[in-house]
Amino acid sequence: MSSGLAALCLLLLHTRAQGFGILPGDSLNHLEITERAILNVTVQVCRALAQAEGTDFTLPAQPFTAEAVAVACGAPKSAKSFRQAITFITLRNIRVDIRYALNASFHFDEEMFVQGRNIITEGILAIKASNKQENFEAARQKLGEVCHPLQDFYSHSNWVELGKKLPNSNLLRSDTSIGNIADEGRATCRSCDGDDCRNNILEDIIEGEVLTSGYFGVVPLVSTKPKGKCSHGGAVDQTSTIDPKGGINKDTLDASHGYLHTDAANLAIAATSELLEDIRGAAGDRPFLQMMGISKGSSKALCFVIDTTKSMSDDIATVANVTSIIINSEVGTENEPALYILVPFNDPDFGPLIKTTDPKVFKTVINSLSASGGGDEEELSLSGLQLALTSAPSNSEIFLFTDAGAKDKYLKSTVIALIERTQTVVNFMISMLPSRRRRRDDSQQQHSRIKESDAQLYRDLAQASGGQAIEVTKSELPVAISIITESSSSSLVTLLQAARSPGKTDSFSFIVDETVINLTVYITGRSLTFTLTSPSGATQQSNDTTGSLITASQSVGNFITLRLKIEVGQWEMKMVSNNSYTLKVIGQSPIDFLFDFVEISQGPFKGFDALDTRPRAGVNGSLLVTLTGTDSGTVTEVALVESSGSEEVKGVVESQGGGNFLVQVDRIPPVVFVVRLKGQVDGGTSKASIIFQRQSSTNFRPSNLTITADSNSILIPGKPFTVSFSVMTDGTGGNFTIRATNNRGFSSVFPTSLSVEAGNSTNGTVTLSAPLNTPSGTDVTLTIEAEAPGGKDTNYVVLRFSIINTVTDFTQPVCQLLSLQSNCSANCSLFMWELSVQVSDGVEGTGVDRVSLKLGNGTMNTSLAAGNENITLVSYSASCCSPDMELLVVDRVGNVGTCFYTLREKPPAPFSFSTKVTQSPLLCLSITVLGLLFLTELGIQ
Ligand SMILES: *[C@@H]1O[C@H](CO)[C@@H](O)[C@H](O)[C@H]1NC(C)=O
Ligand SMILES: *[C@@H]1O[C@H](CO)[C@@H](O)[C@H](O)[C@H]1NC(C)=O
Ligand SMILES: *[C@@H]1O[C@H](CO)[C@@H](O)[C@H](O)[C@H]1NC(C)=O
Ligand SMILES: *[C@@H]1O[C@H](CO)[C@@H](O)[C@H](O)[C@H]1NC(C)=O
Ligand SMILES: *[C@@H]1O[C@H](CO)[C@@H](O)[C@H](O)[C@H]1NC(C)=O
Ligand SMILES: [Ca+2]
Ligand SMILES: [Ca+2]
Ligand SMILES: [Ca+2]
Repeated sequence: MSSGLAALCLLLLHTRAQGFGILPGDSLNHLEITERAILNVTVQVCRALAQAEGTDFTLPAQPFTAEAVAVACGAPKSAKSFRQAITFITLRNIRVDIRYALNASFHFDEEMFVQGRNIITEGILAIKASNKQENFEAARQKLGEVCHPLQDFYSHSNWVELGKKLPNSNLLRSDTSIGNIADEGRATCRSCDGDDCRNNILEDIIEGEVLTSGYFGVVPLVSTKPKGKCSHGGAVDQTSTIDPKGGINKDTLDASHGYLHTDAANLAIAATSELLEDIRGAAGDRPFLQMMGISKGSSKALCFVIDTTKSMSDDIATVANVTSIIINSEVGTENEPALYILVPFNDPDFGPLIKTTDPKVFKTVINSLSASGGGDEEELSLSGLQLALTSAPSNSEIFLFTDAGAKDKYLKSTVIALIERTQTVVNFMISMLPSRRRRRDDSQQQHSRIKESDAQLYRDLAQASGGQAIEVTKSELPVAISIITESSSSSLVTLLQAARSPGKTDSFSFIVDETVINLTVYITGRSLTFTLTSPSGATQQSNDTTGSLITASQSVGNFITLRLKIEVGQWEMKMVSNNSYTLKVIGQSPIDFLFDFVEISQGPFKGFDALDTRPRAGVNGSLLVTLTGTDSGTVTEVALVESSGSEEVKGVVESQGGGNFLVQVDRIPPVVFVVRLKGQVDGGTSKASIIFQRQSSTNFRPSNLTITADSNSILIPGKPFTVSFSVMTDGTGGNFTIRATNNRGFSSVFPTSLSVEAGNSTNGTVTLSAPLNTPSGTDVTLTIEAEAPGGKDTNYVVLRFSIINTVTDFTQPVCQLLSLQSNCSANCSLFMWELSVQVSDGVEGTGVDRVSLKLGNGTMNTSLAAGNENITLVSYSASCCSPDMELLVVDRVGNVGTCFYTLREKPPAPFSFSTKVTQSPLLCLSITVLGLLFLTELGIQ
């Protein structure tokens, strides 16, 4: 975004939100529209999967909630990641209003129908390609961006006024007609006034089914509205004060055409559902659910970053051994990871990243790791970590294994930026190096630790993320690995996380609620003692092995684990040590919270945009908080607590509905802080309500710098891609150091320093180039950092871009019926029918990628035609009691077609001819088979 536009958008933040509203109320807003569609389609997918897999499915009660849908999908542990996906998608949707308020194409204003559809169809290609590469984060980002114009179409155009009852399916495809769009010179509206604006669209426009949409402008007396055209309308739209006056938008119930708001919003939900169905068709049901954050088992990723240099040979064998045991014990249980990620690093190489959902594949990969090379002692650990941080889902836990310091220390601030942005927990397993000299009489192998400064770097990163830096001997490694990884897959919540560096005597408190089980304390540090006090006043000291508060304890290297007795209430932990230490209290509980820092705009129309940067130090700020694991819970307090002290800033909490809460604080602490939340859930009949407390693992750094950049674009391999950014400071100006790093090793060009004056912003650009052979659907994470003179303050912006090769295939595969045989008669269960179909993608097509059965419970087989790999042969046979079948046919770029065949004379209701024909052009032919039966073939997108 250019700075001019950025300034304009800042201005707009204070004036309006375009499209369906953003804040809760009686009207439906983008957030609710998107969430309803996602919940609706996810339910359909889970029901279909249950049917296909022969498992039970119970439809959740209306209105659907993320919690209830996750349970219905047989994935209660995914409730949190499902919630997170929904929030992420909706925030990206809302961002379009804040960042591109004046770009008519993003809102289907000003008759920008072709441009608006291009945004949608290009976005759909990117979503499908990203899903194919399992880059679900990138897919979600694009999905949010695409939903916005799609939903606005129904509010800003006259589709509803034309009497349409179904969404305009042609907005999802680029090879069809959107409709009869009004000519540039054609008048579409007459002036209207206040309450009497129902009939301001000209009769010939309505009767001729001509599409139009409103003009919009914020600058008084300057209108770009051509003569006779409709306006958007509303207090902010200045074009609506110029003839023809009034507007046609249906954004809210009190908008110009507010009487049609509900119809428009319902169509927007249906259209979003249709978009999601198209994406589902291309992806397949399981990958679609993964995009939504729903998976069987724990929904978490198990993510390893492993040093594979020669010195690590023993350790690698240990890691392989221990993780095999852990993975085996988790397969098929609710703790089974949804995703396995492995990043090897060496010197001078690192990667490639291996990502799989198959535990067998992961074990094979880990077992086949071999240790070699590495040259000098230091290795590229941070490069490996950076790759893992940009590829693992947000809120993951990463385990890094090494016995050496980082050679790429310059990545420290980038790694911290990525930790903050993804709220990922990073644990370091640092094994001691075998000593070069070994005394003959010593049966114990000698070990030497890595350099103190190297260890400190890992401790700093662990602490920033709320993880542990565990230092152990090679013989202690197996125990350490099993303690720390076995806990990673269950639904752990953080009750307390604190660190003191340098160490000092300090007391910490945490609250245990009724929902918490497996209460565990992790401590890292050396020569420390502690005293634990339970809510009822019982105490136990660290040297006391007979007390009743600690039910089990284990100590390896600098790492102590305590299992505590469960007692509800406030606990105290007094730590005594002069050495630095970390303390973390975790438990298993379904109740947790998610949050993002957001930027809130004041003025008549409020809106919020998720920050991709550090929040600004010392000034007011906002968070969007979502409670998970409860439909009835409320947030009672949110505080930003200084990490190295006890000062805290409490926010004002305002419910947004649907488990979302907007929290506004007067002042973002000027130092590193964590987010602590208190809440309350109904304890059920007869029981008192449950008071709970949770804390972020991640430590956040504020900044006095503001850095902005825009990510709503797609990279094309081989073409230079420019990202504009700007840097601003409240503090002293000077020469700021700029670093731009990306996780794919793409070449990039950027200024290494920028001169920034206090109070002003300076622009720069980063030009990235993806190599020609980069596959479509690859994503790249670009981190742009700005460091103030003297290095005291840094800020960053983390951006993710999708890479898409130019697509020329816009048509779905087609089916051709080869034969259909049936001898069905009265008693259908005694007879079978069968058909064979050939599926092809045309000479210009990318080819058939997938054929699956969408409807019908017969047996389907597919094979490639002999001598022609572009043709897929499908044979199907089913009982005569199951007279309908529908194939889902998908080509390599994700164009989805369906082919419906039936033995009935009339197709069943959902496929009835009249319904579908209004949605898209159909190929429909009826053939008499055996003189008795009719066959209808519908090629529906
Ligand atoms: C729910 O999604 C289905 C497709 O999965 C769609 O046919 C239906 O219209 C949607 N319901 C609503 C209320 O939009
Ligand atoms: C793992 O290590 C244990 C103990 O060292 C050993 O008994 C076992 O055979 C190893 N398992 C594998 C799969 O290597
Ligand atoms: C507590 O954790 C252990 C080990 O992770 C597990 O075996 C046990 O089932 C858990 N207890 C409960 C009550 O879930
Ligand atoms: C633990 O240490 C404290 C002093 O730090 C001492 O007073 C106490 O007797 C010790 N208790 C045990 C059980 O050793
Ligand atoms: C931000 O500016 C204030 C006042 O100039 C200063 O005290 C503070 O240290 C700065 N914060 C950072 C993170 O540099
Ligand atoms: Ca090494
Ligand atoms: Ca090395
Ligand atoms: Ca095709």
